[in-house]
Amino acid sequence: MRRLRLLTSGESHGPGLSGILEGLPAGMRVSTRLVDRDLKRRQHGYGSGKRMQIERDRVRWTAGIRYGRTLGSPIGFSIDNRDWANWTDRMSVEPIPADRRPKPITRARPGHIDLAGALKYDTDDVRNVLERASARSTTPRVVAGSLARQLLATCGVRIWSFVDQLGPIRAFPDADDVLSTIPDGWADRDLADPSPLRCPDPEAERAMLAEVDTAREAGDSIGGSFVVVVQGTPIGLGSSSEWDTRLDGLLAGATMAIPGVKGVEIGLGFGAVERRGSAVHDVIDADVGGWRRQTNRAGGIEGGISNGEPIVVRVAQKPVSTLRSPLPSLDMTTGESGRAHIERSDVTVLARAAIVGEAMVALVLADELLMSFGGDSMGDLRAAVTRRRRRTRGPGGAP
Ligand code: EPS
Repeated sequence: MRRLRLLTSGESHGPGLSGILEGLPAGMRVSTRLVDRDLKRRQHGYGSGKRMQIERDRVRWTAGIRYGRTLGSPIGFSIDNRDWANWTDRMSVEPIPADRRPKPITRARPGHIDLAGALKYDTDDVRNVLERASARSTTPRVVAGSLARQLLATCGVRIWSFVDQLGPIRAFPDADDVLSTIPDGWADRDLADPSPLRCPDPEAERAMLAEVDTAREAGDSIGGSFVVVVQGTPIGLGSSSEWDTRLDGLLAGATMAIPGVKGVEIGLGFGAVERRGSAVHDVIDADVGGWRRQTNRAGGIEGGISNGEPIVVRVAQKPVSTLRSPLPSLDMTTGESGRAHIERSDVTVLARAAIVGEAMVALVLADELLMSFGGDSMGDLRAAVTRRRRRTRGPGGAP
């Protein structure tokens, strides 16, 4: 990020997680209720293990906010790990005698950080590296992303997400433009959030739930993909002037950095490969109003900048790497073959990852909003965004 800076810390079973977000303008109203709501949304999702029944994630602000508004100084925050109470020996901050320490983890799980991480950090206990690589590390990102989302909302930008595939089951299999097939009202959190897998196609969701159960019974795990949608983006966020300022590249990098993610598409993505240009590019249509398009196969980004259409990012997540029926592995200290370590885990984290996806997209867009429109205060920012919206309204159309 170029104007915002985010630093997070925290192990999965340590005392807690924390973060510092720097660069938000002064005077932004902060709703703690909305941040806690996003934290709760991240905890929800079919396929989660027992840990989610222990945690009740809530943000605690430590800096940067006064009387409910940002000061323009770094925002500090923390979230407690309730499970820490059960891990004070295994994750003790202070040294403890060797005879009271639990056995080190030495059989690396294929697909997890375990083997390469233990070699990199020169440790014979995989716990030293797996704790930070855990999906729990996404919690502070959701807090920062929720603040970014609140900033974007003041400029009319909305972000939401849904799961479109789990294992082999794909919602809306034949849709060219998946957004046009989503039922009305789905983008309202009240409808989407109670859905166990965040999937707007009820028939597909039923099949997905059964697939999660089958994977669980087999001691296995399952991945899938989710879509993050952004509506109301001003035209011109990002830049094509340099490779590291392109909005598509920034969004791909940020969402690829979610644990377990192996692929990202913008708009048609890999679907554009098999088509000719005339069946890919979105016709600019005066009848639709403003500078609108007949279709949105570009996913709201052309030439590395936002074009005013909804931004559509599809993210592929591999199956969780802890398997209850573990794959073959080696003991890293004795070299003996055996089975990989089993750690309490989830069958899938897909629905939770979608909320992290929203947060990552929000952070990138808030950063680019501030890069384009700047401002030390909310008044400065809003005035600049309004000027841009007026200028880019288009022929007789909505912004
Ligand atoms: C995770 C394993 C599970 C998940 C965890 C990520 O935790 P535990 O080992 O305590 O059962 O629930 O995710 C979270 C705690 C979270 O907040 O997302 C892993 O191995 O990555």
